[in-house]
Amino acid sequence: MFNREEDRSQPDGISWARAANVGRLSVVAAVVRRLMTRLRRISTILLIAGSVVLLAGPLTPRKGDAAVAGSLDDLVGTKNGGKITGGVFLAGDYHPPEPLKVVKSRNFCGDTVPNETFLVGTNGGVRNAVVTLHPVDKPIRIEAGRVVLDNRACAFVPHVQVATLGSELILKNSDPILHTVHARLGKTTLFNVGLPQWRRVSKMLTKPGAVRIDCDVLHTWMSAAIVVVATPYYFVTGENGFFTFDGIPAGSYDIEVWHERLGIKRARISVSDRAPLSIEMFISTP
Ligand SMILES: [Cu+2]
Repeated sequence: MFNREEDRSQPDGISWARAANVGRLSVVAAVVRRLMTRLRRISTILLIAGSVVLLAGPLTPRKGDAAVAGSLDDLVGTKNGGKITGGVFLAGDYHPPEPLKVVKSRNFCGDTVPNETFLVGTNGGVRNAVVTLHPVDKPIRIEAGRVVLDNRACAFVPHVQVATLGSELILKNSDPILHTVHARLGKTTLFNVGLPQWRRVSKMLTKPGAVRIDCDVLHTWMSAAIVVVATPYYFVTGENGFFTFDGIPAGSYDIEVWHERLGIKRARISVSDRAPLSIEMFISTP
């Protein structure tokens, strides 16, 4: 009862396979793992999509289905849109970066601060990857919001976050020492703000893209990113690299993964509001 289309190579170098099965996610996962092992060897970027497809008729639990992962709701998706779960994983070995050396303000900051630029969990999941969905053929409405970038214990907090286009960015400093927030989009400086502890500054994020942040008072170890997106569908992965989307209208989407060290990867997916989609994206170090 297991159907699998053969791998299909995508123009952007991402190859992916689609697995169709009613409910046997564990079987899908086992096949995905085997494929991953095989494909990882060729050091490429992979996207494996396991789609649970309902062919016809109502879904009713059957005898012997105890091993089926997830609840009935998981299998049929939500009434208001499709569900996508998955993860971003490192293809290849992980060598944790060294802590960052503090070269100034050591009395307050200490000798080193944690290096958050490349964090990978014990399961190979990539933390602080930004996953976004972009509808291929339908308009979307985004709502501007408000995000905060703090300076705390000689680091920008959070290290990576997402803001929708047009959002307000609040800059603040919880440390009793001076920091700056130097924001660049590519090579263009968007703003460069001095930030003593008492000061709060508001900026508008009016251009999409990954805004890189540095601190210009010789705090060479400090960095952060704010990914400004023109989509309401975004997720920042946690320590195990997992992501979840719910209520996604059916249709074609480009799924994009951004990571500050691993770059950008894209693939096209098809979202159904009748069946959840499971995606694992494997990214190699550049
Ligand atoms: Cu600083």
